[in-house]
Formats: sequence, C-alpha cells, structure tokens
Amino acid sequence: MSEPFNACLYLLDRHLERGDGDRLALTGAGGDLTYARLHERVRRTAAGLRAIGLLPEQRVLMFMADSPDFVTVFLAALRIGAIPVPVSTMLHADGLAELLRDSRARLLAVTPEFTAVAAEAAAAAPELAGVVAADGAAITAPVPVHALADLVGAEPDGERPATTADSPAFWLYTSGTTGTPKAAMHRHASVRVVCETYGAQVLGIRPGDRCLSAAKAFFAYGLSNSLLFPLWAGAAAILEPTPSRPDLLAERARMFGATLFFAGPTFFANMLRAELPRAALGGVRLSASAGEPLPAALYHRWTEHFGVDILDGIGMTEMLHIFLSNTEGAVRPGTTGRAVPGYDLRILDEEGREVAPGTPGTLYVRGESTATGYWSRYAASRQVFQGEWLCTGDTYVRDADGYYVCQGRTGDMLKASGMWVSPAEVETRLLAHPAVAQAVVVAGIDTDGLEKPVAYVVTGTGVEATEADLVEFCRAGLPSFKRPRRVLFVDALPTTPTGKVRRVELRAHATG
Ligand code: 3SK
Repeated sequence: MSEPFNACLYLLDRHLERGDGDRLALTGAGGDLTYARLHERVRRTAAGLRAIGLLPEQRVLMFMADSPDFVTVFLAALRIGAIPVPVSTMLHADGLAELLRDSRARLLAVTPEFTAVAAEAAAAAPELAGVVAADGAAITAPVPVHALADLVGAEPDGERPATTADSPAFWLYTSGTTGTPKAAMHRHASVRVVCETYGAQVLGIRPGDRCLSAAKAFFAYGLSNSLLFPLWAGAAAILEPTPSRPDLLAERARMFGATLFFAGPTFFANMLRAELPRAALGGVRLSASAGEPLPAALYHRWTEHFGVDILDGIGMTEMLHIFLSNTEGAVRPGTTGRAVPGYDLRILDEEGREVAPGTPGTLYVRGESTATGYWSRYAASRQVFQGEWLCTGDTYVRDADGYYVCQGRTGDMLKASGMWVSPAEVETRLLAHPAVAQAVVVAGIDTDGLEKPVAYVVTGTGVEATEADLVEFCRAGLPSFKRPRRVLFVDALPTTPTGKVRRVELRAHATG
C-alpha cells in the first residue's frame, strides 16, 4: 500500500502548522477567506458530509460556480476520502443527468445560478441520495436537500483521513472535442505532482502571488490555476463566479491585484480585440496559455500590447495539468516549449517507432500525475493509457533543441493533392496577415470529393481583406498546395465549454 497522504491536508493544513493561517487564501467577488478560516470551514464541512452519510469513495458531483463554496466542497470531500467530481456548469439538464448516472454520484452540490438545471437533472438520477445547496440556492428535488450552511455549522469530528497517495481523489470528465464524456480518475498524489512540477518549476508560484484564471475550476486547467497551485504555495486565488469576459477579468485583475493570469489562445485573442488599455494588466508578472497552441503572431501582439510574457503549454485532463511548456526567459513563440521537469515525452510513428527530430508523429507522455484510467471505460482506457505512457492524440515535431511544435490533432492532419498539410502551419500563416484576428483550418471536401484546406477567419478591427487577398497571402508564404481553397469569414469561432475550437463542427460545415 502507498504511504498515508491526503491532498486536502497537503494543500491546507501545512499553512496552519507553519503559523500562516492569517494569510489570504481566497478573494474575489465571493469575499475573502484566510487560510485559517478556510481550514475551519473545510473541517466542519467534512464532518457535515460524513454526518449526512457520505462515505469514502462515494462521488459528489459539483455543479458549482467558482466561489469559496466550490473550494470548500472540493476540499472537504477530499478530506474524508470521498470523490469530488466538478462538472461543466454549461451542461443542460440531460447532460448533467447523464453524468450523475455515469458517476453514480451520491450527492449533487449546486450554487444558486444552476439550481433549475440541477433540479431537473436530479429527477433523472435514480441513485442520487441528496443535494447540497450552497448559500442562496433554493432547490426542490426528489431527494433530501442539505444546506451547505448547515454542513459548515457541524462540529469538526477530528477524524484523520484514511487515504493514501494512491487513493482515488477526484474525477474530471473529458470528451476531447468529440465522443462521449469519460471520467479521468485522479489519485491524491497527483495533486502533489502537479504542484511540485509545473507549479513550482514552471510558474515559480510564490506566497505573494494572486492567481486569476479565465478557465473555470471545473476544467482541469482551471482547477490547478485557481485552487491547487495557489493553495499549495500559500498564495491567493481570485475567484470569479460569472462567465469569463475580457473586460470583466481585466477589471478583476486590477481590483484584486492579479500577478498570474491564466487563459487560452482564444481568450487572449478576445482580450486584444476588446481594445483594453495597455496598463490593464499592470500588476500581472506572468501569464500562461493552454488548451490549444498559441500562434506566434498572437503571442507577439499580446506581449507587445500588455508587456506581459505568456508561457504556452499543453496539458490534458488525463495528466491533470501541463506537461510540456515554454519557460520564463526561454520562450520560443509558436512552439509549446519543452518537457516540464518530471515528465518524459516521445514522438512515435504509426508503427510505434520513435521518430527523428524534425519528423512529425504522435506525442506520448509519461509522468506521475497520469490518471489511473477512465471510470467504467475499458476500451477507451486501453487506447489512451498504454502502460506507463499516455497517448495524447496530438501530432508534434521536436526540433534539435528539444522544443516541440504542434502540428494539430493526429486526426486533424489533412491531405491536399496527396500531400500532408498541417492546419497549424496554414493558420500561423493566416494570422500573420494584419486583417486576421483568429483562423482555423480544417479539411473540406471539394466537388471532386478530395480533401482541401478550408479556412475560417475572424477579422480584426480596422483592417480589411477579401477571400482572394488571404488565399494569395498564403500562396505567397507557403507551398502552393497548402493554401486554403476557400476562406469563410465568421463573427466568432464555435468553441467547447472549455474554450477549444470545435473543429469537428467546422469540418462538417466545410464539407456540407
Ligand atoms: O488543454 C490543456 O492544455 C490542459 C491544460 C491543463 C490541464 C488540462 C488541460 C486539458
């Protein structure tokens, strides 16, 4: 059996033991909590959850906005060895009910914004035994409703958690951009791994930091940004319960003194389009990007405008956080950087042989934050978790200096005139045009039934371009077969709830 270890104690109790209870842990629109007050709330809620019958390894589905209540429920469940399962707050009732049934959750925790959807879903989840309603959440459900305020009022029972490093800690649902949702199961030790690798060695997070994330905490990226990293470091998280908007987050960064800012390329692009003043992120010392590759042109526009560096990286829900990233002082725009310390990477061809630098192949990663598998998904687990290695499904090239460049999802690569075209390469070229703010290239089928690159473009303000201009611009900068055969101008790109472009939707559109 692995050593006794509990992620909640690791994140919280250490600060109390060191006499740092008065430090600020959480701030933002939902109010301030010091480490001492958060610790007290979590211990009481843990006792309250136990009192209403929640047992180790039973699941608590969390349909909650980013708030002190989110953090409290997540940590309290971890503390007693139960399994918090934060899920997307953009789900409709049928999607939420599906996850309640799939996870066989015993409890559903909900914040006021989402009670209507939660009530409808609860009625379609026969194994659900109770609802935990955060402050202000009035909900009628076919099962007992427990006010979180009552749980927080429980006397701490002093019971020590019986978890070990390998005990199941929390689940995060992922479907990639396609497919059915699958719960990646993380163990308690995964929290320590990501904090001590990316958190310490890439972000260099420290007690004076204040973290603000455009990605919400139900998403693996946001969970580490807004909860795991700041709490581990004795820093503070700025929590924003409402949907992320460029102007709002800039305002929150100023009001609450953000020093670390986390987002994805689409959000960075939208911040630039919002024409915020240069000083809008004055206190931010560093930003991080993930979710999809950050084009070099966008990197340059952002750093020139806001004067803040961006570390672009790639993570996966299955790895909990980022395992490949640029680092401060060694950023190469247009690349995803190098392996994060603690992770090994390799690129394999279709026969499973390691490729030489400069040759594209599928990226595999190995590291100790890998999930133990998908809940109740044998075939998908076998496909993705291959022994010690995890198949990312992304096509990458490594250069001679060990920097990795994304060529798209393995399934995104397309052939034109019989030759491979990397959508990322064409997108990078389009983004170099002054009129282009965002660009996505997918395979469309032409009238001959052949695959050809089709570009979807969002233009920036103040500069114009026609379809012919952009095709010619690509022809001039790329081998001609790689140029998009069609350019479609759109107001916005379709995205998943976590901000990734829905390439599948664009592909269907380009073909239809
Ligand atoms: O999409 C990513 O790059 C990512 C980063 C951190 C954690 C999780 C994910 C999916």
